[in-house]
Amino acid sequence: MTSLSAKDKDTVRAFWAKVSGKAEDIGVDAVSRMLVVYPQTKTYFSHWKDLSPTSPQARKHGRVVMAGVADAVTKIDDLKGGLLGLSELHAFTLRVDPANFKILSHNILVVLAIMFPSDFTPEVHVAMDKFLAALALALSEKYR
Ligand code: HNI
Repeated sequence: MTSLSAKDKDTVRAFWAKVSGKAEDIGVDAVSRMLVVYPQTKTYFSHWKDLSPTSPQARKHGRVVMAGVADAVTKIDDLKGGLLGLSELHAFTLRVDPANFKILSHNILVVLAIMFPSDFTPEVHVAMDKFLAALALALSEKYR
């Protein structure tokens, strides 16, 4: 994986500052799309009352995930160290297959492109793609 340059990090921070007010909407749409487009991801949420993408639990999970992404932006210089606890939770307690981190990252990118078409320049696209890949890698850290 290509690591984030100082310029990429600045781009991520600046873009995030612009869009973070909409974090909840981004997360809700990204999680909803993940459940619809990649239905294998539903296995982790079988304890929800309602697995439809518009359910209150799906919405809540969208908020929770984006709070995690917001936290990761503040830890962009040490994602592995900063996200160890969250990695441990996903690896040992939730047992989420790390392949799913890439799937959610993809859905987040798609939603960012839809919601912020003029801000989502190729430069922002590549910086956010690298950031989400680094985040997925950091979340996978405790798996081995
Ligand atoms: Ni994830 C809980 C962050 C990807 C399944 N997840 C959390 C929590 C955060 C979080 C924060 C709440 C932790 C706590 O309670 O202390 N998850 C993230 C982030 C990503 C991610 C930042 C990637 C960008 N999680 C995924 C993926 C799946 C997933 C891809 C499965 C497809 N996560 C879960 C499940 C929970 C969870 C399951 C428990 C919540 C619940 O409702 O059961």
